[in-house]
Order: sequence, then structure tokens, then C-alpha cells
Amino acid sequence: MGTSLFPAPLFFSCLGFVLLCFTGCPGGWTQYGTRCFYFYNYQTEWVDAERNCIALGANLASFHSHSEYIFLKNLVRAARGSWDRTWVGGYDAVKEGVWLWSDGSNFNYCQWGSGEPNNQGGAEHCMEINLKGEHSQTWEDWPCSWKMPFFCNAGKT
Ligand SMILES: [Ca+2]
Repeated sequence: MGTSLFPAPLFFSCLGFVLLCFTGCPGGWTQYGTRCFYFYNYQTEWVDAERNCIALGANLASFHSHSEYIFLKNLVRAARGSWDRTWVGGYDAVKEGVWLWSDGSNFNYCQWGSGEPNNQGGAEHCMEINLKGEHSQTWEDWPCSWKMPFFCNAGKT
């Protein structure tokens, strides 16, 4: 009876570790693709968000496709009841206009909002999502000292 809950290849590849493989991530984390994501529902500035993720063996989250981005938006909605602004791991604090992910992955997918990143006031070096709530389909640079909830991710992209 229970085996019908699992896709057959996954079930047989996992053998005795069915539950571990089925969840794939520690409690409270959500698997998407090969990575685990954690929405940290605590508002802090970007650098402390990154340090909190590092303490969990992770980094602020990166994303590499539209579907990953939408997945993160939906996790915010599930946790907070609305599409609140949230830090992710993009930053250009080392050199203006050169964007990196704090997890070291390739910055290979861009869908900045209209006119973004605009480095307004010369002070926007960190990436947030959901500036326009539910209707945001893009992301923005914003001052790193603002306090927002954040995403961590672990695993290989
Ligand atoms: Ca901006």
C-alpha cells in the first residue's frame, strides 16, 4: 500500500532510506531540484541574513531559472500569507554592476525589474525579490542595511 506513494525509480533507488530520500532535506527545508531551501522568517540586514545561513551550513539563496524564482515567491506566500519583500543572495558590493551569488554559483539568469538594477543613491548593492508583491516578476537591487526576511539554500546547483 505505502509504496504507491513513491515514484518507483525513487523508491527502488532509496531502498531502506525511503523517508530520507522522499523528503531529501532537513525538517523545515523544502527541496527544489537538487537543492534545499529555507525561508528564514526573521527580518535582518543582508549581511546578517548571510551569516545566519552560514550558521546553518548554507548561504543566501540563488536562483537560476524562472521556475526557481517562482518557487521562492510561493514559499514566501506560504510562510507569511503575502508576497513580502525578501533577501536573496545576489550582491554587487565588490564592484558596482558586477553581480555575484553569495553561494558561489554562476550568475547566469537575469530578469531585473524595469530600470533595475539602478543603484539608487549609489547605495544599492544587495538583491531582493517581491518589491511589487504578488505582481513582481522580476527583482531589484536595494540598500543592504534594510531588514527583510530571507532565503537560505544548500546543495549543488
Ligand atoms: Ca534599485
